[in-house]
Amino acid sequence: MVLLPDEIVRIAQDISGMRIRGAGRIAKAVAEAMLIAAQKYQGKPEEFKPYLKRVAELLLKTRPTAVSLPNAVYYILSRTDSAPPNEARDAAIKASREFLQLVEDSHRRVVEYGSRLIGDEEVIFTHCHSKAVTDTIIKASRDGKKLEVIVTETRPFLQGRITLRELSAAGIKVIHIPDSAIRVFIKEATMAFVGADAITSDGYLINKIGTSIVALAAYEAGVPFYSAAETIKFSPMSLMGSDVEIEFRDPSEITGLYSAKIAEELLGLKVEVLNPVFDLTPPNQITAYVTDLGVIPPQLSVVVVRQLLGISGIRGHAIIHED
Ligand code: RI2
Repeated sequence: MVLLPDEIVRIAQDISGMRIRGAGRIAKAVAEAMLIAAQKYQGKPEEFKPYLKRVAELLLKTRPTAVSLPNAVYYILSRTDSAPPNEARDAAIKASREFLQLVEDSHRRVVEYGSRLIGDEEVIFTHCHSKAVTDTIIKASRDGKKLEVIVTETRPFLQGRITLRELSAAGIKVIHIPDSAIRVFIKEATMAFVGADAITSDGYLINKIGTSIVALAAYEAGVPFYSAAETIKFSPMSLMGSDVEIEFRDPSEITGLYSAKIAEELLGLKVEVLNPVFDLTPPNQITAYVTDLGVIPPQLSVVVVRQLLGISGIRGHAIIHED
């Protein structure tokens, strides 16, 4: 059996260890890994497809929630699988490059549409770190809009600090708050804008834990709530009734935030520490998704999934873009 290149194993470890994170970045890293795996392959042509499937399986196991990950894998696998054995490697290389281009193009469009949505003066409430959101805010600010951003800490992994750093470096005023202050500060905002890890065909948003609290508070306060969601984040499997799995990470991410003494005390008490990292926001609390196809109401998610992603291929859940 042909061994998988070290680089692929490293990328997989970086994704599961959150050194590579964010749904868009994860999709890109996965397509890059498949590309490297194909380029480095030196075995027999007829053994290429099973080899690429082993690469795919390794990558699929890294994180379960961000749908852009399986969408990237199946986009490449389905195109490789339909090629004859002696053309499979070239097909994988071509499909990986196409997918990387797709990630880049859709990100650029989301940033363009999202920045148009932002008014001349806004106080934007955000949660966690989404590259689609920060790049959109930075573009709107460069376009001359007067913006202030309120960002949560986003416990336990504290991705809020990445948002804080990126926006401050771009000269945007940022206010940093604890997650427990969401309802207090949402009233100061003119819009809420978060990222997306997965969107179901019935319009539910799966995003960083705490997002549903932001949405609920925004709904109560009458603040519009948007999510930046490239179409590669929509879940074709949800159309067939599959739930998106919510990832539970190691409890040490939570206990690690305490002093050693408190952590020891907690562990001594043998309490169960649970660390779910995503939650579900219902479509009625979402004003719109900012996608690469434009700004769409959550009720149109089914159209995005059905018409643009389509369903076919390996194990019935590859995505196919009809050009
Ligand atoms: P972009 C992140 O998850 C956040 O939940 C964020 O909203 C989402 O990915 C999308 O990020 P994590 O990887 O693709 O930090 O917009 O668990 O960067």
